[in-house]
Amino acid sequence: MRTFRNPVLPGSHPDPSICRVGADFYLVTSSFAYYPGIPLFHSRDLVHWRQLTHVLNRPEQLPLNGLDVSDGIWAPTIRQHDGTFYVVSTLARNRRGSLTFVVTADDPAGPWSDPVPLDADGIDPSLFFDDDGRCWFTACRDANSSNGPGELWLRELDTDRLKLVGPTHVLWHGAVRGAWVEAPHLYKRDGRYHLIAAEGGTESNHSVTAAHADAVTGPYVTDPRSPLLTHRHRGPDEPIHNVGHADLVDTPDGETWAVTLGVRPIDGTHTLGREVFLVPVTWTAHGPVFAPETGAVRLSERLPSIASGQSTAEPAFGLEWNSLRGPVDIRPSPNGFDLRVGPEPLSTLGVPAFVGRRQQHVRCHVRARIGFAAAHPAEEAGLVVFQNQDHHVTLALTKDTVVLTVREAGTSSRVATMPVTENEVVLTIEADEAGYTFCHNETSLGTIERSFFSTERAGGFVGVYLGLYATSNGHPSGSRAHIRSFDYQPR
Ligand code: 6LW
Repeated sequence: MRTFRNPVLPGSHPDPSICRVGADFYLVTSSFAYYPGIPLFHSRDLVHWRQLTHVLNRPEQLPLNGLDVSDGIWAPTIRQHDGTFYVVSTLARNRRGSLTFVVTADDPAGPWSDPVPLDADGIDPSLFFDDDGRCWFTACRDANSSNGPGELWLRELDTDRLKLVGPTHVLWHGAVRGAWVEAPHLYKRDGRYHLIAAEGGTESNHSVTAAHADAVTGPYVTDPRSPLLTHRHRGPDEPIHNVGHADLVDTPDGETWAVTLGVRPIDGTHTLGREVFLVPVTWTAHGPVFAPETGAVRLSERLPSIASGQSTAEPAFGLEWNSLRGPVDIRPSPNGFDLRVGPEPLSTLGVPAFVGRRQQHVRCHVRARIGFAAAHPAEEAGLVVFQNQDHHVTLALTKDTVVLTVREAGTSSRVATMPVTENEVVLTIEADEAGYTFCHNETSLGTIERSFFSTERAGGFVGVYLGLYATSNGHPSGSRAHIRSFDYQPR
């Protein structure tokens, strides 16, 4: 049997949503307070994905300033109908939905429209186009009854005016209860409406549950097989945990596959964030059956019948780079890039002079050659392993030292310094299951244990980013850090 390796999108890519147009699959994921927002990927075989663009790549589409890294853009859904692509998503603040919106495009590579706000409570919006062309919007919110804590609701979307119209229908309160029912998606199969959702929270009790109805507005009947997919009952030797938040797609030759999020803990903690896993699905009279042969998400899975095993995807060009909450001043210069020093430290909720990419492999190596002449003792530039604004480690060149600094619980602690005389240094990070080792010109300044960067320790919804930064820590500055090279290699 020919197989592929899961996850198909490693690194922090939570809440996947997928759609197909002809032979082309498109997938979007959450992006939180990273800028640009909502990475959009393309594939022809479901296994190999290439990033096409970001859906939100203009600052006016994306007001992220002041937000915690795990707030911001949550759980987008992508659909296509009659030549128009739609993405619905929510801007979260203080871990709650604050604005749900829709954006549209004729071409998934963009340009995408400015967000059109929808009059919708809650989070995890989705769209379903029925056979008659009507479009139905679903989302989850706090329950308005004692059936709670959460409920899934539905309203029609007028796609000409991009407005929710008609009555609100409360569809379902979930199968498992106790925790919010979220991540709804609707599908129609043999005349019946199938609703899937995530329950149990996005951590170890995560799961996919289902209900069905004969009319799109309900009443919905719980699928008694729920949860249809979960790893909540699997022991610590299971390599994949926290499985849930799925979306389904049919291939041109009639298979169905699910994309779902999951994590890969080591000794109980995970650092790479919630990743995208591909799971086979079959349909029976009862509804979808996830992973019919094993009931589980697996690291090695049989290839979709449309896939050859060979990648036709070309590497994306530079789209893996993000900043925090807004664009930063980084520009090409002779032999590299210049990153303009910013006043914001990495610990604030503003836009620090930071650019980074997801860590996608537990074992990896980062090497950067950085030229920097600090004009003030408060100025620093270097590498960062970034989990969130209050949980990161920097290896920086200052006026006359290289400094290793750990940020946690509101405090920055210098754990090692090394004098330097030159203005250009090679900084490296070696990461593996045990920890992250920080070196200057091949000499170690120290190792920080891997679990420090884990979601279990730091909280929140994101995985680790590896990046470059330059700050004057509040002082006026005209300095620039010269990035001669930055190299990320899996090991
Ligand atoms: C996502 C929701 C969730 O919108 O986390 O815990 C949110 N559940 O489904 C952010 O990924």
